[in-house]
Amino acid sequence: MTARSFAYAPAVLLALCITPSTGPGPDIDPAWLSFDTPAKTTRFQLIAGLTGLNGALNFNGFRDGGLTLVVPLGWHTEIDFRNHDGMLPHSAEIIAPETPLPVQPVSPAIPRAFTLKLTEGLMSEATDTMRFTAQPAGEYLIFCAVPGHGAAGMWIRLSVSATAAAPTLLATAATSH
Ligand SMILES: [Cu+2]
Repeated sequence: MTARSFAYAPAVLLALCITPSTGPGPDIDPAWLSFDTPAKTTRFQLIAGLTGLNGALNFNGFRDGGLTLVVPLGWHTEIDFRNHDGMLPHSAEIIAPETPLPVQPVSPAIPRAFTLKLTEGLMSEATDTMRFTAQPAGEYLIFCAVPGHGAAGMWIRLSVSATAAAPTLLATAATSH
């Protein structure tokens, strides 16, 4: 089932203290996110280098946390990674927020939440799928672990929420972390 609802978005924003972005920004394609509420499963299409933003060091056209994937606590989560960048290899892993951002792969914050070839990256149009259970609740980064990429802005956010009723994608304020 593919669905999208904004009914609970204000509550999510309050609960997470996420700052909504203001002004025009990249579009969120609802096709990126699908979920099955009774089964508590969700799938997210994570696209490295979707646009030329930041020298293609972006996910789905967003950089520096400008997009947040919210997943309810305990849901089975599948992130389908694809490298759309015709030039550079990329990878992805779920990491804990830290300052400064790492410049190479670190241990994933959620077991199995990482792609193949974290350091070397996956070549253009290569794909990999990470499957994990969204726990524990908290704030995470979806981070490109190719050396230097994440620190240069190639990361978005994952929020594992104990209060959200369904997954959602939110445009959030891009910040240097
Ligand atoms: Cu990268």
